[in-house]
Amino acid sequence: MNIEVKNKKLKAWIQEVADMCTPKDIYICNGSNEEYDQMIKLLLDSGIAIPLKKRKNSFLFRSDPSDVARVEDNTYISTPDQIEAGPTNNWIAPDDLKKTMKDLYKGCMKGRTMYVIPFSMGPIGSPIAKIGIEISDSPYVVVNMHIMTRVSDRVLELLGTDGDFIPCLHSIGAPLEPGQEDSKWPCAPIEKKYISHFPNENLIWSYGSGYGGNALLGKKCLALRIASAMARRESWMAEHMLILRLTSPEGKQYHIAAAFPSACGKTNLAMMQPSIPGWKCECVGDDIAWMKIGPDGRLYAINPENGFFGVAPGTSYETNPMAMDTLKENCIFTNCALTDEGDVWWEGMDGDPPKHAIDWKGNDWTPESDSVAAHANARFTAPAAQCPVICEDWEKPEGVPIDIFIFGGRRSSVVPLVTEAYSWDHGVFLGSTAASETTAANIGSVGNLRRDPFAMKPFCGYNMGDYFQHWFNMGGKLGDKAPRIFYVNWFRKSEEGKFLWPGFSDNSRVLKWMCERVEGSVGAEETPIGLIPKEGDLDVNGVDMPSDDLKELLKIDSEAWKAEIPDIEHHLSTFGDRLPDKLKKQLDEFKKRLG
Ligand code: OXD
Ligand code: MN
Repeated sequence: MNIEVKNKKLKAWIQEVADMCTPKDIYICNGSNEEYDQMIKLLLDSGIAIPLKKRKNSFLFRSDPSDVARVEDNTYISTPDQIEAGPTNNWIAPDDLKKTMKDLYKGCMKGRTMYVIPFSMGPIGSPIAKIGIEISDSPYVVVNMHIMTRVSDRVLELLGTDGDFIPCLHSIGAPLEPGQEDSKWPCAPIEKKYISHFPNENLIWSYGSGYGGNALLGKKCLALRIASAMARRESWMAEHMLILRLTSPEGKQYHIAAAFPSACGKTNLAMMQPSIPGWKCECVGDDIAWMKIGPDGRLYAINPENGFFGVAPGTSYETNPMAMDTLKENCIFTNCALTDEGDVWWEGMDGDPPKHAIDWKGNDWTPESDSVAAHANARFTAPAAQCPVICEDWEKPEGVPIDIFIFGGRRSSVVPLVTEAYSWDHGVFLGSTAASETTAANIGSVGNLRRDPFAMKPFCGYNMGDYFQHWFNMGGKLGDKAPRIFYVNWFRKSEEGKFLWPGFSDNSRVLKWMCERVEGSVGAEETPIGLIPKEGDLDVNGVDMPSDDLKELLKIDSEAWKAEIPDIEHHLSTFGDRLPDKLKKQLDEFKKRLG
């Protein structure tokens, strides 16, 4: 061990894990740049990291083809009673799960270094921040955690001898026997992967995967699953939301938090540059919001993360120029293609595809190849501070006051471009019945419609019926200071299968309408599903689109909505007696409005 650990709980936990996992040595991380460089050197020397000639201090990694996304089927919320985990989570009783996992953990770090990573989610020392310690046998995890969280020896200082932290145990599950050649991306087979959460103990155990949210435990595991359970107990909110600041030409600031499922454009919206003159947009966060009621009764949000772990394919100067500029240096790329010039490439990047590249599996690739060059869930890991439009207040310990909540998803039909909820309770109904076509962010089929309430289905660390009630309770506490709630769908298609809305920077037009609704400066039309812009109120000046398309985008087809009712009813019925009465009431009112 390179330094002496003073915190009693941490000292005991390190010993316990070392005894169980039997690593060859233990290294306590300090978060310094030198440490990052040393770690990268180690990864370069072993041929795991590929340096990119075209991007300063940036590296490409290729995962094992079996380990490319979050594994929701192997993710558990382990509470003493199954009902506390609820119908949206996989469940195994804590004692059984711990027994199975302890057997797997036994000797699992043989031949490897055990890294102890002290990190803070949120600015170090902020009253909203939480301290986690990840133990991992993956140097790839260490370098990614350096970017995605605040890894620092100051965290250990802050803990002192008796401070508390959230233990996050991770192993790739690939012990190395003496003389055995290591693979480039060691991991365990799918049936041995476990991403386990014990919310009653604030504890995370992950085994068998080295990828993204399965392994960088500060993100989905701590900042969403464990934090959502803590937030319910402590009356705050941990949400799968981007946070942005929109400033009007008059200089008025609006803060917007938006929940969309994985790979539905949160990063693009968070960094969007408005196409409407005079409006300015700045990014506070692209994936997670922690929100608490402030002394003035309003809801304040912080981004607990320190970086972006974004989906690379589809990111371009056209779709997200600010992300492209964020990626110029000091980044990690995973499962992107490698060009002959020594740069990364992915489908959807600007310009022509390279004539030749090495694909994410390490094979030769040309535009004629049958397969994609970059995996659909290829990712970039980038420091948030490098984003050219990062908001100057993004690290403000008390956060920014939220004016507007947006929910949404990817729906090629039925759901209009934008709807405003009639009330907070109606907004909770919209959030709890949100649905989206599935993407490659999870292992599983792509393009099926699934109900993804509040974009939290994979991330809620307790019974989602209780989560809905928590939203109602927060609304009660916020009263008339509660953010206004809207629902959007950028992805509606024409009968010919073309997207009807240009999206990206033109989404600012929809946000502008929301701000005008908050100000009370525009009206809205009542429809069975909510309030929609009156003709002429949505600023489409300069957008090159047929007026019929706009009509189609805002069309409410009552018959199509009626046809959704059985699925909505079925979805809500899965929460049994945990379904809040207020949601039943909202459903009844919705049915009445549909007639
Ligand atoms: C993510 C996800 O990585 O939601 O943010 O899958
Ligand atoms: Mn996400």
